[in-house]
Amino acid sequence: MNQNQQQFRPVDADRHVENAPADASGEAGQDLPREVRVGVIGVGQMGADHVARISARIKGARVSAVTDYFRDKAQELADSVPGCRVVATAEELIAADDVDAVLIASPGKFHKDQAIACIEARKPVLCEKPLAMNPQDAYAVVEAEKASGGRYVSVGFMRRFDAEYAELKDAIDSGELGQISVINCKHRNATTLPGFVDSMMVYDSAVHEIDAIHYFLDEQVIEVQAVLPLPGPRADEGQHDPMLLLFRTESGRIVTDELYVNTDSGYEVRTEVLGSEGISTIGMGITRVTTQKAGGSWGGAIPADFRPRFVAAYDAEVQAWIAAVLDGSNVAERSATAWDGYLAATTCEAAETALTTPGFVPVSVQPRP
Ligand code: ISE
Repeated sequence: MNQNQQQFRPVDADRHVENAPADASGEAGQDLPREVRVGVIGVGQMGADHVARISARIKGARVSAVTDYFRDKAQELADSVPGCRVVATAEELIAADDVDAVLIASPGKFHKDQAIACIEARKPVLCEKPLAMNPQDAYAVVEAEKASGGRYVSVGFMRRFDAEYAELKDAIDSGELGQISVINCKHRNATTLPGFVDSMMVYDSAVHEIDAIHYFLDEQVIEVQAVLPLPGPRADEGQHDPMLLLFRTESGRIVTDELYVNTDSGYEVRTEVLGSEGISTIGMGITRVTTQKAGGSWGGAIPADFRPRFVAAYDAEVQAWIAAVLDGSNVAERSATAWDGYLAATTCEAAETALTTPGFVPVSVQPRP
C-alpha cells in the first residue's frame, strides 16, 4: 500500500506538537525546533493569507521572516507580526538562521529554483502549486530531493486536506462505490484577472483536478483531450472559457473537467464519482442550503472565491505540515509530494498541447528516480 492508498486519518496536529520530543533530530541529523520558525517567500494574496493563518491559528509555528519583490508590502506585513523581519531576497531567507522551514508563495516561475535551494539547505518546504512551470523543471526538483537523501518537499494541493475530499477518498478506497469508471469535475470561478489565458486555466485551475485524479484514483493519466465550446460573453479575447478537458487514466477511466472561470457568480468546485455501487458527489454546499417553502424555491450561499471555500483545508494542510516538520518526517502523510507535483506538471503540459491539437494527446512520464 503506498501513501495515496492509505485511509484518511484526521489531522492530529496537537498530538504531534505536544509530543514533539525536545531532543528529536531530523532526517539529515539537524536539531528539530520545538517551535517552527517559518519563512514566507511572496506575500501576495496567498502568501499574506498564510502569514495570517500561521500567526493566528497554526500551533507550533510562527512566521520569523518574509520576503517579497514589493518590499513595502513585506514590511507592512512584517510589522503586524511580532518577531517577524523582512529579508531582501528569497535566497537570503532560505539561508537564514532564524528560518527552520520555508513556505513558497511566490509566482510559479520561481518555484523550482526556490524549492531546490530549500532542499540544498536541508529545510522542509511547503511550495504552493505549481511545483514548476513544466515537467522538466518539476523533475529537477524530484531529482534534487532524491540526491539529498531526505524528504523535504510538500506541494500545496490543499484540496487533499478538505473534509469532503477526504470522505470521498475514503468511499473510493473502501470499495463502497464499487468500480469507478468516470469522474466528473466542475471548477467555477466568479472571475479571473485580465490575461488569464487558456494555459493558465490549465496550470492554475485544472491543475487541482489533475492532482485530484492522482489522489482519488492512485493512477496516472495517460492522455488528455480538450473540447472547446463557444466562449462565454465574459471570456477575454482569445480565451476559451468555458473549457472542457477529458483525461484517460492507465486503467481506462475517464475524468471530465468542466472549467468556467468567469461565471460572474461565485466559487464552485464539484466532483461526482460514478461507481458501480454508488454515485457520490461533493462540493454541493449542502450544509449551506436553505429551503424557502413559501417561495417554492431553494438556494444557499456560494463562496466568492477559493479562500473561504477551502479555508479549513488550508489550515489543515499547514498544520499537518508543521506537525510533520516537528516530528522530523517533514512531509505530511496526506500531502502532495514532489513526485505528485511532477505528475501534475506532465498532465498539464499534455493538456496545454491538447488545446491546439485535435484528439487525445499522450502524457509522457519519466521513470521515478
Ligand atoms: C487559483 O490559483 C486557485 O488555486 C484556485 O483554487 C482556482 O480555483 C483558481 O482558478 C486559480 O486561479
